Amino acid sequence: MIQTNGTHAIRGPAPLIVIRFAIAVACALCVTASFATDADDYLRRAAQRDVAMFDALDRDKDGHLTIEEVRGNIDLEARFNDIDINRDGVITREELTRYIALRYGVASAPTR
Ligand SMILES: [Ca+2]
Ligand SMILES: [Ca+2]
Repeated sequence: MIQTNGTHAIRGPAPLIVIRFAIAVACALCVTASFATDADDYLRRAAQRDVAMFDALDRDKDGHLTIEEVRGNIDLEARFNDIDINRDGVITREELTRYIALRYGVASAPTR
């Protein structure tokens, strides 16, 4: 509220509504930052889960996944063709890394 003493404006305390608005904005920023952190954590965990699944299913440890190695794993089998970017019937670690970057927007965790 602005009052005058005849010649100069005297600035009084901020109106309550301005204070409430500032508090609401501050709370919204905190909540947004929290959601962003949660989303980042979720995506990072999803990427780590895919890498761990790749390593577990690569039974002959040749660094590639064939459809036979993936068969029975409902999650990866359903996404096999998406991850097998060049569609040669084999998922390489490079294809998995690229898929993770495209799908989750994060770099895959180094393994081995
Ligand atoms: Ca293999
Ligand atoms: Ca491939």
